[in-house]
Amino acid sequence: MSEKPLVGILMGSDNDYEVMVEAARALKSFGVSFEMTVSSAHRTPERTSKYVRSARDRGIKVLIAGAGAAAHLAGVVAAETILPVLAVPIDSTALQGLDALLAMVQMPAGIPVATMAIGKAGARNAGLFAVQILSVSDESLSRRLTDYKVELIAGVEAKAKTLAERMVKDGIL
Ligand code: RP5
Repeated sequence: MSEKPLVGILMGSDNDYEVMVEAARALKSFGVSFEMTVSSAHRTPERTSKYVRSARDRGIKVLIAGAGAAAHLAGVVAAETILPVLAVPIDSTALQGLDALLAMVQMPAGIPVATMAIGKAGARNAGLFAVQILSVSDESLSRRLTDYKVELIAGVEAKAKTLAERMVKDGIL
């Protein structure tokens, strides 16, 4: 995307990409410009700090941080900025993301982080949540979100119709 990015996506490792790309896909589907890079709270604290401190001046409005294990990335990011920070716990260890979820969601009072679900659903929701935040001051994004909800409803109604037809075919109804 050539426009100035409005959303910054960070992930603790390139191994988190398969999950975090869902956030990027959600943003792309709404035409929201973003940037995405790897930065670790533990392995590259300076890189993380530098990125976050420059984000607001570069026009970033929302930050998304995905990490697994003892996932401190979102909290460290939130400590350095007044931008809203969305956290995605990644299932990259033997504890399947529960470790990251607890690390992200249990922020101390004063430094909020909006923690999503573990894994791909959480990453997609982080992207959608960022769109919702931006839509507060963007009427065209609000309209697109309304259309998106209408599409969701139509999708479920179509599935309910298919299910009813299947039950008739199977002799259940
Ligand atoms: C975290 O540790 C990363 O976010 C990743 O989910 C996990 C393991 O990282 P790698 O050892 O796979 O690079 O910092």
